[in-house]
Amino acid sequence: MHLKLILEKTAYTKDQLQAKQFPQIALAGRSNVGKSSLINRLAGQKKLAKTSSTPGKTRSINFYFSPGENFYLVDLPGYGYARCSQQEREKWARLIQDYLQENHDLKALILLLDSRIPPQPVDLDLARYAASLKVALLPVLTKADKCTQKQKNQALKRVKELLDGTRTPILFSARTGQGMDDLITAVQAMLK
Ligand SMILES: Nc1nc2c(ncn2[C@@H]2O[C@H](COP(=O)(O)OP(=O)(O)O)[C@@H](O)[C@H]2O)c(=O)[nH]1
Ligand SMILES: [Mg+2]
Repeated sequence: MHLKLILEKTAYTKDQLQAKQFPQIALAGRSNVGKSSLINRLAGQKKLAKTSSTPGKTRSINFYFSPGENFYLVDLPGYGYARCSQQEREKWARLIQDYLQENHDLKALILLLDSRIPPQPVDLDLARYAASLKVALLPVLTKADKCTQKQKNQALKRVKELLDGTRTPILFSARTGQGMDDLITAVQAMLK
């Protein structure tokens, strides 16, 4: 199962964020967590979203339209890159806030977490912020192919404890496609 996705718009500032005619589901996570790889895997296209091993540069919000499901998958800029300046961090936080606040089209936020690393304070801040806005949260644990079964179980347990009250976390691998069908099913459910 794939999700056809078309990059429709890239926004860098608040005034480039307009209301859309269709519901939206946003994707967020620390840079390098595997967000672009997940989008490419979902779409079945290798180069739809740029992937890189040198993180930290994208500061835009990318709107991908799904003509099959009639919604936007919205790629938020990756955060928490260690070498980025305080000023850049603030810019990131502002753009994310501008996007999330009073966005009535937003149905859910998919929070990507590296399955090998415990959720970081910045992840928990974003989760709390989404909760304060009453936006549903779906945790997705990335790079599951790099984990042993024991690590996977630990990651699931940790996320359930830390992000209480969110949807059941999904273990995902862009490399093997693990979790693809679960993710698409969850997206369809959140759009209802
Ligand atoms: N083994 C493995 N590596 C992955 C996976 N997803 C992403 N990566 C690698 O992690 C790095 C960052 O991925 P990218 O998608 O650019 O992350 P982004 O910064 O969150 O968009 C790249 O080197 C990817 O090849 C995965 O599921 N499994
Ligand atoms: Mg990326």
